[in-house]
Amino acid sequence: MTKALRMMEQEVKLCDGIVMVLDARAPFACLNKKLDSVFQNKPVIYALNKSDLVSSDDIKDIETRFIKEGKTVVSVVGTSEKTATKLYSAIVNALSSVKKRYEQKGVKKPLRIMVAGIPNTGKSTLINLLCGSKRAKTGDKAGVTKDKQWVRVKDLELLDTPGTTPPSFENQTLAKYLAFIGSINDEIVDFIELSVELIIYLQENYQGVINAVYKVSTENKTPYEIFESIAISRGAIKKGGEIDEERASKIIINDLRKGKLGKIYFN
Ligand SMILES: Nc1nc2c(ncn2[C@@H]2O[C@H](COP(=O)(O)OP(=O)(O)OP(=O)(O)O)[C@@H](O)[C@H]2O)c(=O)[nH]1
Ligand SMILES: [Mg+2]
Repeated sequence: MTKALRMMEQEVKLCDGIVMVLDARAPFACLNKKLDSVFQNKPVIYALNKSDLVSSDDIKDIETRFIKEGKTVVSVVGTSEKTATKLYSAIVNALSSVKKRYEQKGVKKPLRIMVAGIPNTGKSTLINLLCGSKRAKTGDKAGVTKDKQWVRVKDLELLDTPGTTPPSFENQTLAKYLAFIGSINDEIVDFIELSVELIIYLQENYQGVINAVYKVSTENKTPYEIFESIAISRGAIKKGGEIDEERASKIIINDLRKGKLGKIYFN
C-alpha cells in the first residue's frame, strides 16, 4: 500500500463520507478498486469534474453507467461557480441519514468529508469552489497537494488529500489515458510517444479534428507522418531544419489539455 493510501485509511475513519473526484475525460481510468475497501462502506459521491471538457452526450452516458451500478454521481466544473451549489447539495443529500443520526443523538458537529482521487483531477479546486476562497493550493500538474488539509464549508468539514497513485499502471490503455489528462507525473512520461498515441486515438475516434485544428492533411499518412506535419505547421523546427519532436509533442499534448482540440473523451 502506498503512503497516500495508508494515510487515507487512517483519515477515512474520521470521515462521514467521501467525495471521489474523477476527471470526466477518462473517469473509468481514474477509479481505484483499492480505494473502495479503504472507504469502508461510507457514502461516496463520485464527482465528475472537468465536465466542461467533455460533450454533454458523453457526460450523460457516464452518469448512466454510474447510476446503473447504484453509485451517486454528480457532474461538476471546478472552475465555474455555477456548480458549487450542485456539488454541495449532492454531498448533503448523500449524507442526510448520517446527519439525521447525529441529530437524534444530539451530536452537534460538522459532517466530515474526505475529498479523494488520483492526481490533478481537481480536488483542491473543488474545495476552493465550495468554500468560496483559495484555501487549497491548485496547479495544472500532478502532485500539487503534498499533505492533507481540513477546510470548513458551512456545516461541512472537507479534507483535501494528495492525489493517490493512479491504479491503471497495469493496464496500458488506461495508463495512456491518465497520461493524456495529466494525472501521471509528466517527468516520467515520453511526450513524443504519447502525442503519436494521441494522433492514433484522434484518427480512430475523432476523424477530422487534426485537419480542422492544425490545417494539415492526414490522408495516406502514418501517425508519425501526421505528427511531423503538425510539427511543421506549428513551426516546431530546429535550426538545421530538423523537426523539433520535443517541442511539437508538448504543443500537441498542451492543446489537448487546454481543450483546444475540442471535447475529447477517452472511453
Ligand atoms: N477545464 C477545467 N479545469 C479544471 C477544472 N477543475 C480543475 N481544473 C484545473 O485542473 C488543474 C488541477 O487542479 P487541482 O485542484 O490542483 O487538482 P488536484 O486534484 O487537487 O491535484 P493534486 O493535488 O495534484 O492531486 C488546475 O489547473 C485547475 O485549474 C474543471 O472543472 N475544468
Ligand atoms: Mg490538490
